[in-house]
Amino acid sequence: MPRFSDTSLQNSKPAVDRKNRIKDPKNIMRTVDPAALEMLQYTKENNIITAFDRWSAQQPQCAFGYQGICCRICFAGPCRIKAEEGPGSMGICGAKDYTIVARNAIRMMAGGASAHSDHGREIANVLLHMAEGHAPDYRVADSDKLHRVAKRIRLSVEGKSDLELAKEVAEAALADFGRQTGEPCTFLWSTICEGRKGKFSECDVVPTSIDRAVVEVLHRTHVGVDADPVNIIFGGIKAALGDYTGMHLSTDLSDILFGTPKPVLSEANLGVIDPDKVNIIVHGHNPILSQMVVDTAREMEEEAKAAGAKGIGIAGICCTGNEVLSRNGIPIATSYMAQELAIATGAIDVMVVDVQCIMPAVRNVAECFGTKLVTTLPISKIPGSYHFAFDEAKAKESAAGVIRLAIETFKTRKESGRATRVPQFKNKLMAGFSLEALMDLFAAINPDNPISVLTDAILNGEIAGVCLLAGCNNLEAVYEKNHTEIIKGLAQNNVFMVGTGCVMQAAGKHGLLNYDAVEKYAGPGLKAFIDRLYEANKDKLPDKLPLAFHMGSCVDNTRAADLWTAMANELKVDVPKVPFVASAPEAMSEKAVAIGTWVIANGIPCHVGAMPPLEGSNLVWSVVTCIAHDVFGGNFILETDPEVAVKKLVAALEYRTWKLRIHRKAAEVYETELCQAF
Ligand code: XCC
Ligand code: SF4
Repeated sequence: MPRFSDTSLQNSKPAVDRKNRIKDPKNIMRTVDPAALEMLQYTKENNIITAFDRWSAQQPQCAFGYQGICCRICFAGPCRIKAEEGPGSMGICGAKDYTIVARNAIRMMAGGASAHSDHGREIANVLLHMAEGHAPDYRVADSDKLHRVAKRIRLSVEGKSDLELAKEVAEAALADFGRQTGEPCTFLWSTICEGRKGKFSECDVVPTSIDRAVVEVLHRTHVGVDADPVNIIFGGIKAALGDYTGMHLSTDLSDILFGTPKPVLSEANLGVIDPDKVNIIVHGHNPILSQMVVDTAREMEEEAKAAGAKGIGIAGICCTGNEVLSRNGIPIATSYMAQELAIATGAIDVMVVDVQCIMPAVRNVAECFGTKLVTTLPISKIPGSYHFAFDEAKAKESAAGVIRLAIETFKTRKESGRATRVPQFKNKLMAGFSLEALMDLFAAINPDNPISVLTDAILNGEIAGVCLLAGCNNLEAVYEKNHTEIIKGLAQNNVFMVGTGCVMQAAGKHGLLNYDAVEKYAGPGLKAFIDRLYEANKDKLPDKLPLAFHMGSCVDNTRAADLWTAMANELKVDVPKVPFVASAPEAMSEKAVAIGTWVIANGIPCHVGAMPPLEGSNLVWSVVTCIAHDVFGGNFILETDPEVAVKKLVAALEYRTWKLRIHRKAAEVYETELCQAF
């Protein structure tokens, strides 16, 4: 019985307690990325302040905030829980630790749901305006996907043109934001399995509209409304399922507009920057602009060459980078925590940003190095930067404006004769594994039932299960150390890995998204499985397959949810029985909190490797780490030690596989339905 082979793993507490968690806080060289280390040495010598210095300056961080027991919801506060008993054990209004921790947590979920789904709303609007003829530079890039999505959400497709259908799909997506009646959100209900529909209805956590679910969180957490931590958390789960809805429609509609990713080769880390090119960094999240920049740059190569450049070099940071990597093979410069370090190379002419994860500090560094920082969207401006209002009606023109600014800046850079320093580190990678691309690989082995290739490999013990890797960077962990160690550890244990976001950028930078990594780190079962997939797909793949499969940006995490749903349907069980886990080794953002919450509500254990502000309430802690498992079948595994985290994740997978095999045996022997009880 694998779950009980190591009883210490049953303890929901992390291996290292709060007081001993942060090691060496005054050392700013907190990374295992050689390019970042080289740049940090340089910024240190030149008194350029970066996130690494600011993190160090913030230590020790406020213990009340860190544990989630500081309340600022009304300005009778701030209130902090200072004692176990007596008046200091509550806020002025009488809110206890569990109310305060739960309220803070679900406000983070609502923040994440807002960010993801507002991004989705933008894409839906572009699709609608394109279909109505008001956004002429966009088109339906993937008509098959448009038809698949339309059928899935039960639109009739007969006799309709792509544009007519695109309009209806966009309208259905937009309806998910503001429905006033009681039906569930379409992009949630059309993508989950029957078991989850029953569970979500039974627990009353089904969002009928994304906006409403977010507003409800803000309402119930207003001073003097909801004080019951479990009720509060269930409200948060509803918003998190709104987050799922917004993410799913965002991915669907992005694929329709820009194409569904296919395996593509590229490179990652600062070494991808060539100082002799006009260099543009696309940073943020929304592909609406970055995709236009990529397409338009191709047409402007000659202009760049006329200015004395070798060409136009585009590289990505954060998830905008993941979007254009997945669809166009645009290289990754670096991930969230090193965004300032990319500018400090001195070789970036323009950094163009849209929304989310853009540190305001990039502007200061940009000023030191003559880099032009360009903001593009009305809700995301940074003092001192250039604002080029992005106009979807003239998308190409908007993109061309940004590229022209980069060409001008390149000229000034070259004329000034300023030195650049680009650390010579980069690694080859393969990305572009949309669910469709992954299913294609499986279909080469079993065209009639592709997903069974994966589930059979688990049932016969070749691989241990699947892990979704997601999330950010957080200097509580050493930058990219948790990411890389967890990937290597899971590989050794034969776990098949898919991933998104900054963790996949770390994987790419550290050479974990190519075949060399399979040879170095994969256990024998995982290696055999990846080799078998490659052999069957040889003639259509650009290279051998990687150790982990890059599924896209953070908004694309629902691609992984579709994978576990397909596995659940194939295995004829509900999701909590599928050998599937998730890990956010260096999570940081509110979006990560929202994702983690819908992951566990879907019945998937989810590891988080940087501590979210929950430790201030034992009650809330036990709800998210234990009771969630009883109710939804998924739970948080809050563990900051990467080695212990790997053990806990593998144990969770082994337990599920073990149980699944027993239930299948029993069902065979007694000729009964597969037992649904947990
Ligand atoms: Fe941002 Fe998406 Fe986190 Fe990276 S992983 S730091 S959210 S860019 Ni999503
Ligand atoms: Fe304090 Fe209550 Fe106001 Fe929070 S809501 S700041 S606990 S009085």
